[in-house]
Amino acid sequence: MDNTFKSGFIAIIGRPNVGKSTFMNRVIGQKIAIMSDKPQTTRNKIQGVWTEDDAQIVFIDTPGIHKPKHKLGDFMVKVAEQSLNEVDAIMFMINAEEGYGRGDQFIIDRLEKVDKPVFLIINKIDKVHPDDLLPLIDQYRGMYDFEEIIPISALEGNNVSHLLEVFKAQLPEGPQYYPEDQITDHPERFIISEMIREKALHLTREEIPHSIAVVIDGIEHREQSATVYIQATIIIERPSQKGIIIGKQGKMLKEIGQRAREDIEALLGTKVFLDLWVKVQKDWRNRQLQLNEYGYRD
Ligand code: GDP
Ligand code: K
Ligand code: MG
Repeated sequence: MDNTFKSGFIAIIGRPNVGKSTFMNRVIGQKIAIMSDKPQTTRNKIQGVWTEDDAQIVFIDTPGIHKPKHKLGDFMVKVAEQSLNEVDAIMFMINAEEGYGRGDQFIIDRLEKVDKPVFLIINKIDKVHPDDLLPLIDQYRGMYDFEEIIPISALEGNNVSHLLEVFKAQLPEGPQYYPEDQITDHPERFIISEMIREKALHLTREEIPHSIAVVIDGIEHREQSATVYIQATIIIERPSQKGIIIGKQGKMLKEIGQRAREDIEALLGTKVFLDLWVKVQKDWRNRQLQLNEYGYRD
């Protein structure tokens, strides 16, 4: 019997909203990267681990690569670029429905500098007619020397297991980096803050999303009541946003808290008491100190 173990790291890159986090969550089978229909939902590098008897793939969900508009944007692009040089293969994901956009050229220019196999993953095929796929494949084939081009639907699962088999065949022999029951290397703290941020993103609109950061002030396991007590602060940029986040008679904040608590309870498998606060921190996205404090560090 052949008992070699294969393992490796694969980075997922692509414009915002193409479905990177959705793919990762489907593969990992549990919600770890937050998802939303707003761009730039994912800010840090998130690892998800997929393990089988004879193989392990560690996926790195990178923040969207795009032209930075502010310091936080700079940080996000840097994280994504660094990831590319640390992995065994790269998944470049595009949205079948949107097709080619200038953002893709920005990414392809960056790919020219890396010496790793790049797989073009055409996602959201559930939204297009099969006849429209071939021209798209031809178009991209002319732009870059992709290892392979694979259409999938991360949402509905089409072709995802085939994709995993292709990756598996590509992996070098290697150790099992993580125990099989571990699905992410990210500290609970970070995942919890992301869950809270996700609810705030879903429930508010337009001007709010990119101005939000969430800081976990404390996590305390209370043995006696079998409850985890979490205190967290939602940071916003302007006083005018405070009213929106808190809502009429605190309704919005309560709703954010309730929804986030349900996700956190599912994650931790225990009862959770979530104590949410709101704080205005003017222009935090452009202040390096604040960025460090909120976890967006080099
Ligand atoms: P990311 O910014 O690349 O991480 O994108 P997300 O995973 O957050 O997904 C952005 C939006 O696209 C969400 O509303 C997803 O539900 C949706 N989405 C992702 N994959 C698919 C897919 O295969 N089909 C369809 N129809 N929608 C998808
Ligand atoms: K997104
Ligand atoms: Mg994402």
